[in-house]
Amino acid sequence: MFRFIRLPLVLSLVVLSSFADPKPNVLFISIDDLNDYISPLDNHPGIKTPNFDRLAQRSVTFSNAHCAAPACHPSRVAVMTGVHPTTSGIYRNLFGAHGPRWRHESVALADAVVLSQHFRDHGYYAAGAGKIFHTLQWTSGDSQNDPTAWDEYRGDPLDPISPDWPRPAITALDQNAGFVGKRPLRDHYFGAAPVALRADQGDGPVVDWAIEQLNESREQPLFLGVGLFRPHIPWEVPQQWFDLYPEDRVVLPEYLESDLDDARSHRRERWHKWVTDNQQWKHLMRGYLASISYVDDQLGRLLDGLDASPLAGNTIIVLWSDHGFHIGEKENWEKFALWEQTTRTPVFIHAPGVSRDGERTPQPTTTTDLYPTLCELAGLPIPAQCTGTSIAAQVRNPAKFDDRVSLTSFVFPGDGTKASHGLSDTQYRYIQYADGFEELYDLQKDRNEFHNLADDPNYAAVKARLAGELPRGAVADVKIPTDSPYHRGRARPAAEGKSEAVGRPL
Ligand SMILES: [Ca+2]
Ligand SMILES: [Ca+2]
Repeated sequence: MFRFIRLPLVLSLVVLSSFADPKPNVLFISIDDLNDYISPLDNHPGIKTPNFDRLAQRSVTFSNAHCAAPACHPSRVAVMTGVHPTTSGIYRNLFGAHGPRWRHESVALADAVVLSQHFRDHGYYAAGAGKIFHTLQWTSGDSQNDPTAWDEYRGDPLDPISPDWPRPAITALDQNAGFVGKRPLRDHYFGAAPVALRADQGDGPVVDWAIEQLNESREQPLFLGVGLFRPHIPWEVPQQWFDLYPEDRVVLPEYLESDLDDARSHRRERWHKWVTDNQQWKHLMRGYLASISYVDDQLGRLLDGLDASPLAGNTIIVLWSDHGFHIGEKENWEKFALWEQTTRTPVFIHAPGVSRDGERTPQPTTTTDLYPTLCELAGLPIPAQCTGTSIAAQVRNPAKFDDRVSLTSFVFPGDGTKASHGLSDTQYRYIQYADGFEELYDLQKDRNEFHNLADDPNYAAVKARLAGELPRGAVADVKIPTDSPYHRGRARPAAEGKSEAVGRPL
């Protein structure tokens, strides 16, 4: 009798409250090429990222999050569609697009619903700014954004960042002057220098525009995508950020001379040779750190803007980067590898009244998990296209991690269309390359991935267990669909370098 009366009452309260509670807004922040040097993660010596600390205090830190692919385009398409490269076949950067050519690059993505569109389909107003899908500062109009997935986008959605970034006077100089050998990339894009930015230049106006959106009066809940471009190269930010890092106090990453002897070549050793031949390592590290502090400041402005807006208190915040980054670790620069230094990416999630803010979780996760997670946190259905698994349970309880592994996949130059894969559990990192070469690292004992244990019989069981987690039936690398209406061919400015063919990772 008691239960008979009580059940309908509870149900009706649930129904009433779901009507009474407005849907949470979503602040979706994407940062380009940001690695784990920030203070809430590895805390690189001397780094100054107070606003990432502030975000960590008001969210759950996913300290074991990994990109789906270690390059901008495939990583971002995977986040925005929830479809992993092993299903879509998009593993690499593919240039020469003007629009969502990825729908034609991958048959699996032809009808995929973009994350922002999914929120629109469920009553949200979707606004976006900056680099969310792939584009570069120096490839104007080469963008894979889908303008139809947003109600509103700042500026030209198919050229969202290139008009914002000026170049310093250094571009007038011969980039090889005074240096041994030839600088990687042209026009100092692989370089660091102070640049004067007006208030309407750089990532600043993207944040200004986002803050305006947060203060716009609307009936609908807001999905706001904010894509910040630094610390992507070139490391050109105002002098004040360089001043935080006097070059004589810059600390280089821990480094082992013989490190690559037991690891597969990433084919970028020549970049590292140019750096060391010319004593540029500390200078470039300084530029990367300065660029991180610049973007940290933009994050702080955005959080201030949210807190001062009518949406404060009812907004989910998710921040992610498209992959990690090397500053000479393993003689590598940038990304395009499968070591943890490349694949580990900052992920922070705050959900009002739900997240255990200030805590961190070792839950292995891949950024394709973000789409279903946001659906669950906002009470939206999860589209069938999603290949990831929600981590909302770890947002609620960071200590309750499960035994899933992360998965990052990439097709290296020279491997044809066959993918290589890297995965992490809470202790180990295992990589299996397309040619069968294996690497295994115990990250609790060897944070720097110096010592490959793949041939150590003591680790045979660990290796077998992790190899058992490799994807089965990973699809082959896709080709550029030159008949796509979004294909515009080789429209890349000379600045990008003749040696980098279209379709090669950059
Ligand atoms: Ca990137
Ligand atoms: Ca090694």
